[in-house]
Amino acid sequence: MLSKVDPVKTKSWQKLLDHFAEMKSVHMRDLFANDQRFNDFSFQFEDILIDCSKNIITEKTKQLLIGLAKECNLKDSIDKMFSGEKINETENRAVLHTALRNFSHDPIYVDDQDIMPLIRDVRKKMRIFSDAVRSGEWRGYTGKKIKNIVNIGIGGSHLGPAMVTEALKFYGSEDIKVDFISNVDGTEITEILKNLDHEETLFLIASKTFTTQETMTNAYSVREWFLRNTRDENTIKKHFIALSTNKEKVEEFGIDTENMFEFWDFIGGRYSLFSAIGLSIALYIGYDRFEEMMSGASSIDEHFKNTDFENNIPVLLALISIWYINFFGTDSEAVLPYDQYLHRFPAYLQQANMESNGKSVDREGKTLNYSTGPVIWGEPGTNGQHSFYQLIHQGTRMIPADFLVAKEPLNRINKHHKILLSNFLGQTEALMKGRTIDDIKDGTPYKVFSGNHPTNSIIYDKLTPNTLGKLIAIYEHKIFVQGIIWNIYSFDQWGVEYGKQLANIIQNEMNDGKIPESHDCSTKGLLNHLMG
Ligand code: G6Q
Repeated sequence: MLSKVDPVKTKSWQKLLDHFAEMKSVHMRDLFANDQRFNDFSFQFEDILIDCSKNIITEKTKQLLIGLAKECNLKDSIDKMFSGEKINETENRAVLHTALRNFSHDPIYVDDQDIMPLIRDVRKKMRIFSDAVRSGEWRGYTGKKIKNIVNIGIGGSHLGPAMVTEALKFYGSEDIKVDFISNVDGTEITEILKNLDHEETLFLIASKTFTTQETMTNAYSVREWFLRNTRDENTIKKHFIALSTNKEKVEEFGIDTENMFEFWDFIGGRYSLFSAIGLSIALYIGYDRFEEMMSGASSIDEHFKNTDFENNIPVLLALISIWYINFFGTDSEAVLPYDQYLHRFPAYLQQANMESNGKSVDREGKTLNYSTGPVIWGEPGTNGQHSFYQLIHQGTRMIPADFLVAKEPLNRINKHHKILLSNFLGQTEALMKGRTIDDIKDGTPYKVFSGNHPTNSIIYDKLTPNTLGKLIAIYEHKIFVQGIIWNIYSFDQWGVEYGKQLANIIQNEMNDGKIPESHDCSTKGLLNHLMG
């Protein structure tokens, strides 16, 4: 069981409150009078440099935050997660996405069963299958090679693979195109199917439960479309694959369990991209590269598990973010990749973070009196600069931001990368320093920039599968650390479950054509309008 420490009642929290009283009027410009700051607050892990010096922190802030993590038993919680304890207590499940990328020979037990052989079997099956499709050994029912992969899934069964296949497009097959159908809005399915030759298309039905309304509706509509073309149920086995934990439902849909890639309830949806849910990735970039991504994530897992908090990247990023959320009172964080390949990274992190830490009840079941997960948002730089950066620079809110960029571009064209890098550096420096009225020739107050806006600069040598795996794991563990300190359960999602129930109830009412009095007058009015 995870310990249940109320962070606000720790000694460190009180000390942080006192420290905040000293720090709230400090400007980073003054902190940078110390030339050692970059050395003191930047961390290199293999090919990734993380500079946290442009934050309103001192060595004392760091030590107090580490004290908070210790008082909240972070180390013990990390060990519990890695060893397979059922730390997702509200669902009575272990949390073992780290086991998916574990290549050691050590066993990991869940309910007295070593789960590593299960994981290895699925890895092997994914390798064989993706090799067969990519080489053309696996063909459609008319003998044509597979040219289109369509992943049908939503939430955790969509956002990870969608983000990664975009991020690693540079390494993707030129002969295979990947599409995603997630929305139940018939427009998405219509637009995607329009351009597909059913004889060359493989559909991956990605659903942990195989009961999610949107995914199953899309899957059945695609199946109908496919059978309208082939008029033969036997053709399904060459074109439909299931990625799921639910054998029964997969069979009910008509997919042979031989064509099912399994995962388990100890893998949370939003943490599942390294499981069978990542099959679209393996098909697109090849299984070896998929494993390179896993090994990147695995190296961060080892770092997270074994490094003291002083130098532990996910821990420090989590603590700095807590400093702003709980002491400065910030409520959002921006993720700003200066890397077009990472254009879906903010959307992916939005789910990972907000579904995990968007909680307001603690591990004792008590309503919280402090803030938890922030709103996560962002767009690639430099596009954001011509849009919402104005508010970050001169608005009334403090919005801590992570800036990400590659040292070496994957596509070098003229001076583009130098321009991208100079924008990255120009923005982070301006956000830190600001511009005072004395710096402005005509003395107009509208041109004043307060500065003191915190940023982390994350610079990787080059965007490779391995690097991407590291970035993913850094953020996953950052989320974990925050959940532990906030004393919440990060691995359930009752909000999502509730949404699933509500939609089903109203759908039944719409089918019956009767609107119960129990609805509020707005919902009744809208239902009448829609059904009239
Ligand atoms: C993720 C959530 C949620 C889930 C989707 C899809 O952690 O649980 O986003 O992934 O609701 O669920 P299925 O994979 O079961 O269709």
